Amino acid sequence: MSMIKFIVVGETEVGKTSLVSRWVMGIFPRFETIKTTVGAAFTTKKYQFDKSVVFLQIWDFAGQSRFTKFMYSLIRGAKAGLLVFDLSKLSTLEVIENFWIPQIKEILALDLSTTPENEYILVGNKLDIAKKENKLLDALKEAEEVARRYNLDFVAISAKTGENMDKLEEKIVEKVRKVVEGESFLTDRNLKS
Ligand SMILES: Nc1nc2c(ncn2[C@@H]2O[C@H](COP(=O)(O)OP(=O)(O)OP(=O)(O)O)[C@@H](O)[C@H]2O)c(=O)[nH]1
Ligand SMILES: [Mg+2]
Repeated sequence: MSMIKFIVVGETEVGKTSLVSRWVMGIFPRFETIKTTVGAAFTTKKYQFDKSVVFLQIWDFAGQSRFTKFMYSLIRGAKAGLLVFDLSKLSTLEVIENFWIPQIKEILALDLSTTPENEYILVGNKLDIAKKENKLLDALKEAEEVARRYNLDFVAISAKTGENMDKLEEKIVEKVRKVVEGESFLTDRNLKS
């Protein structure tokens, strides 16, 4: 059994908590029940691979936590994660590039721009709104550029309608499997030496 720390970051209001709820519980939280996250929220999700059971510790960070320092210790040790922005509000993609990617570099010592194989996924949420407001084409173009620059997989989803959540989960499973395989490789090697 292994535990893997998985982080979900991005600007406030982009829909991180809604996405995690849709992913882990299969439901989009109702408007009245959802509140801005304070600090960070923690959920677990179990995945079973061939031989091993994996518990993902999902850390859903408050977008507003980027103004505090306490998140440093919580991000430390993360093995994979989602960088979430709002497809209908491109300033939130800039926050990914100008704030969260540099934080990952600093806190996790992981330079995404020079690491072709990494376990982070760029997620554009609120696909439903971007379509309705005719903002999708521009958003996809910008996002694909950022994804290319930082070697990220990119998925456009709607936590609200559930569109493309299956694709996102597929990618998440792929990344988690890679982390698990990497770790068992290390264990095997350690045992042998
Ligand atoms: N239309 C639409 N609204 C969404 C979607 N995802 C989230 N929302 C709405 O966006 C608002 C913010 O969602 P949250 O999940 O609280 O966002 P957050 O990123 O967790 O925000 P912080 O906790 O403040 O960082 C809520 O009113 C959600 O109902 C989506 O895919 N489509
Ligand atoms: Mg939240």
